[in-house]
Amino acid sequence: MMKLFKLSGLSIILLMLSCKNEPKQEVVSETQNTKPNIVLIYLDDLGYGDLSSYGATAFETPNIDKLANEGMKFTRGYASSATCTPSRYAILTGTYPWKNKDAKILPGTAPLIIDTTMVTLPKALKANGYQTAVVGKWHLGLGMGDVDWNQPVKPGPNEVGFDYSYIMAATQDRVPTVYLKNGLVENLDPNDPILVSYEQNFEGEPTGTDNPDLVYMTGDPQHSNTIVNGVPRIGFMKGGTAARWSDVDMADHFLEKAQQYINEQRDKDKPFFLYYAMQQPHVPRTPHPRFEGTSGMGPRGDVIIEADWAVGEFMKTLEEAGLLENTLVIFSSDNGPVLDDGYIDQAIELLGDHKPSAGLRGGKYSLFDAGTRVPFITYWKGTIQPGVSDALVSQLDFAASLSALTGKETSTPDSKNIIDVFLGKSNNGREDLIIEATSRTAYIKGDWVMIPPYKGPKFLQNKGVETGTLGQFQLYNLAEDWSQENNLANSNPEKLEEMKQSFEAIRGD
Ligand code: NG6
Ligand code: CA
Repeated sequence: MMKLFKLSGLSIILLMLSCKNEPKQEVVSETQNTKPNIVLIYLDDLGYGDLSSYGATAFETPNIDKLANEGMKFTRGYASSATCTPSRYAILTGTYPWKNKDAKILPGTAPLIIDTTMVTLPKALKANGYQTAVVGKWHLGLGMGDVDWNQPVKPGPNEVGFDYSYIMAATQDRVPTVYLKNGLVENLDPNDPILVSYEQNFEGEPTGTDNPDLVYMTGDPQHSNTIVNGVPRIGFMKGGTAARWSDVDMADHFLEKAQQYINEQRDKDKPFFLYYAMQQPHVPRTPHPRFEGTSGMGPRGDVIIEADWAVGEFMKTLEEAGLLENTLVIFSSDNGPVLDDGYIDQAIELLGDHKPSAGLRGGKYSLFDAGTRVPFITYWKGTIQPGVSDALVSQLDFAASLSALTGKETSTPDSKNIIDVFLGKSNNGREDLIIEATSRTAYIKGDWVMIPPYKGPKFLQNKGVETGTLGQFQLYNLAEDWSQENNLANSNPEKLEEMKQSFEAIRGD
């Protein structure tokens, strides 16, 4: 009986005709069959302008463009934050990240910041009958503090709703530089235990600071601790030699794990949810040699080409498994672009006229639009009609929308069910949204954005990014002012007041 769930709609109808005596069971079969698989492909630091389908002309991203051109391309899709951890927290919990003081960029040793009793997107999908998996970057903390990397590391993804996890703990530039499968470090040799610290080096271990001759990619002072594969990292690590990842193979490695998962699931009875969290184009940008030089823009461009290739390969796997018409694919990024994020890799020098933010103001870390407005695509062959939508949509809404699509809608504090918008059936997106950047928040309502005054720098010198902080209220009309040049706070006090009040009503402070 269970096998029938994978049959086509036609087979199910035939089956129903031939088994008239068991109506109840057949209804269940049909419902199961209509539940799509869901894949969330999530890039790291990919800017709004970093795809040819979003205006890039310096290079081509044909595979991701195919999703954009044959699916819904959103022009006002937002990550919840201008950095990684809070954006990912928002996706998985349906909760604004500024409500959790720990939802900020985490070291590799941070404890898990999602309470294991919390409702999460993968848990909601599991309750609706799904198998769930995460492959790629995690960066939401692991364990309960003081992790022993030589033992099962818990709690982690498997304790917040993922049946299968194959992850890197934090970021590619942070230790530990190892993969964990279902909480266990891959290729761990008990005779070469892993030690990790973010406070001090282990005696005799080379670092970027002390041994610049061992480094092939120079880092800033923060990225000058333990050297792995010639790349100095944030944090110190000793041991685990056999378990250390190969940076240039990371894209292939995660792709292989994602493909393996699809091929294992294809003949199973349950639909699946795969969160495929790629590492590109976050630093250190380490394209596989076969992608070196492909963009003419140095490693940052090359890894975007590499990521596009991986998306193409992944989509081929879905197609070959016969799942394309039964899988909703969502593509987005966790925050906006940055050129210099701690390593000297010619991202600025070789940029040419490419505009990673498509002329939006700011970038990663910024409250200006480029910090959180990101490529945002939904693709479902045969179900989503190709189109472009300017509806306001947020990654925060995946929890309510995807659970509603697949059965019981889950209730989380801030996620809204806008599944019809994601499926291109409606243009009624969110009315408003709070965005976050390094613990500061701003408010978007319709075409308007209001940024409250904050203390602190206007410009991050080392990143070349405007923070969005100006020390006074800012009000912009994004429909008329793409790059946020005209602050209307003084000329439109009524709108400013309205925005302040709505913002405070949500923030509750
Ligand atoms: C910062 C790192 C940066 C990057 C970021 C996390 C500096 C000096 N260093 O602390 O290189 O790793 O954390 O990026 O800014 S994120 O996309 O995971 O949020
Ligand atoms: Ca990121």
